[in-house]
Amino acid sequence: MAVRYELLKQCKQSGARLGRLHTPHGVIETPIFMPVGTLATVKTMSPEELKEMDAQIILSNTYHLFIRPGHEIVKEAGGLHKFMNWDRPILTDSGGFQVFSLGDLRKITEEGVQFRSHLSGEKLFLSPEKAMEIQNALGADIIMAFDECPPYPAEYEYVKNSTERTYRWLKRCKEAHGRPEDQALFGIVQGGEYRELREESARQLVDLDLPGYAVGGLSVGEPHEMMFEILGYTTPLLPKDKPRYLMGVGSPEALIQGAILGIDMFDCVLPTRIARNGTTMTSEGRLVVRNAKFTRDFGPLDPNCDCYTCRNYSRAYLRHLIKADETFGLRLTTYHNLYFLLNLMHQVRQAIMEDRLLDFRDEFMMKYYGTLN
Ligand code: PRF
Ligand code: ZN
Repeated sequence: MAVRYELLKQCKQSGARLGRLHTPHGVIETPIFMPVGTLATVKTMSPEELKEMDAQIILSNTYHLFIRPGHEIVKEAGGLHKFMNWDRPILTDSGGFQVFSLGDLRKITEEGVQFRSHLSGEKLFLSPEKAMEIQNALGADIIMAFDECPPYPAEYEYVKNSTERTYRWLKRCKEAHGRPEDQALFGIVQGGEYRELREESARQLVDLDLPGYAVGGLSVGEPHEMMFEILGYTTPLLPKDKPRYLMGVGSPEALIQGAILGIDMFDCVLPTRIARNGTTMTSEGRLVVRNAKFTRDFGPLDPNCDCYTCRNYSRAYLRHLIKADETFGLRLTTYHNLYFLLNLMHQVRQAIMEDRLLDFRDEFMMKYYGTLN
């Protein structure tokens, strides 16, 4: 078995799960946030810095590495871990979601998806079999099924057809997977905003007895409450002894609420993306460091943070670097934002351990958002 989930305990107050995910590259404490390294690098961060902030697992992307430099090159280098000098666990997304984000550039058939490279315009094709071939070559510890993430909103008939096709694609992924002994294939629940489609999708996936399950198709423009409502009836259908991964979700509120609803893993480009335009997450909410009011603010970004950035640099200095487009500024804000979310998940795990995650949520929400919901 490539991964094994160990449920350590559930929070008596919220039901959230504290666990461990054993992988070929080490053990992950869950619930966990996974920094995104789309192109085999977490933008601006070195592996040493990621380890220093205690990142336990990172995510990378099939679509991007297929287009550049090509999965054969990565395989020739000895696999993705060796290629990027990261010896901790890696998860690769299947490319489905990225291809569907291309809009007009793609065409879906039963066989797969034809699309044009966003770089060269070249015609390319991804299918369940191809997504497995690429992910087997990259060699991540956890690999994702090739799915379609329908837009929101979408007609019932469209989502029904799409979700059924995603299930047929999953069976083809399972069949084509060449390394089940050291790479865990996760299935992805789809079904859009429709409860019966979500439930049907979850039941079908569970029947395939996969090493882990993701909830996809959320955080695609639907209201927050709808996402939590869908999670509320979806996660109870998933097996307790397998990890659950909520794809592409990373706001502090969603991480805490997702954990409460039984999610173990999260990823999102949010902390790294907003960092690069000078927006930071602090214990008292979002702070836009470019703002003129920080011109003479020589205090730390977040007085309650003990990351490298906050221990050594001022808001005024960060503002100056970001405004001047200096690379070092991007690194410092990225470091802090990732540290903030990894630390948040550490606090979530501690709160689960002590059966007080609902209290923690309320305290955090009041400080970060200034409201309980
Ligand atoms: N499917 C895949 N990757 C994803 C998603 C999905 O539905 C999402 C949805 N938020 C993010 N990343 N394969
Ligand atoms: Zn900090």
